[in-house]
Amino acid sequence: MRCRKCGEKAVINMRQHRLSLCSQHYLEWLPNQVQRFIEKYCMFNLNDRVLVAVSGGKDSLALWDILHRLKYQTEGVHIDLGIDEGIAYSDVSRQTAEQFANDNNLTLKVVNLDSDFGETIPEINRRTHRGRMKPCSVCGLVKRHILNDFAQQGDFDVIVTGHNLDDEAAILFANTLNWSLELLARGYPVLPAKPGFTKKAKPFSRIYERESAAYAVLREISYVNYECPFSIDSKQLHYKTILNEWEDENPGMKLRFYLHYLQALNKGAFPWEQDKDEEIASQLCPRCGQPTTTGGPCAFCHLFEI
Ligand code: Q46
Ligand code: ZN
Ligand code: ZN
Repeated sequence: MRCRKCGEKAVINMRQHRLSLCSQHYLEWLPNQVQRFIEKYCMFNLNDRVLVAVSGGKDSLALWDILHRLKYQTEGVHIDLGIDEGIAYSDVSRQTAEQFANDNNLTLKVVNLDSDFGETIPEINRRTHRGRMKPCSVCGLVKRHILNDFAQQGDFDVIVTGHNLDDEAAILFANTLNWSLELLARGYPVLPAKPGFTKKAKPFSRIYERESAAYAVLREISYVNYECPFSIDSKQLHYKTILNEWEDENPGMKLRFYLHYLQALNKGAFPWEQDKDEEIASQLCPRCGQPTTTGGPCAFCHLFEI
């Protein structure tokens, strides 16, 4: 297998693009792809302050590395969730994110749930759901709130996350199976800013997980290579397995599934209920000041009052 550009030994063969590349050309090709997607969807520009949500996994670290190489103004934020189910997941994730930031002279802030809010994710889950449910819905709510709050306080222009194509295709698959029209209407790789909410973007959403992993390995980025213990057996992993089997038989199928969905979105296939958004933005949480639907405490503040 030879590099299409220089004929040297290739390190990656991307069947979906019918493209094999050597290490040097792959490390140029991937940032180029990301840059094109950022521009196509007007995600942000070189004057914007970009807040990178850094988990310590390969995607967020590879994304941060690429944005830094592309000369964007980035800062990172890591949320220490306090998940320690036998493998010290959160400790290792935080240390890995900190190490990457130190090695590359980048600014990383850490929000620690335990010390800043008095409870870890498993503790909140045990208190609110008596541990009967997996903590993912609580965790998702907490992460969204903290990221937005951090971005608003710090006057960032955009929050970026490392969601890759495999993540997006699995979410799209689940939303299609359930005909969740409201979620399908919001599946854009970039969500504009609204009063009280910072713009959000996913620059990796057409990058395969395998491509992001290859980038991290070739750049010698050390990342946490195991999943959160609560993600084991999740539905999303199951959908990823199904999509991977289809992808094996039809290279490029996942990318087409996602890109054709974006085309349908752009043609207005899933109308967005703007009125609902305006209704949400008109009421503010009396505790934290973030927009909410109820006029009382927002879902995040309510969690700590139950
Ligand atoms: S939501 Fe659930 Fe993740 Fe939170 S509890 Fe772990 S698996 S980290 S993306
Ligand atoms: Zn080459
Ligand atoms: Zn609140």
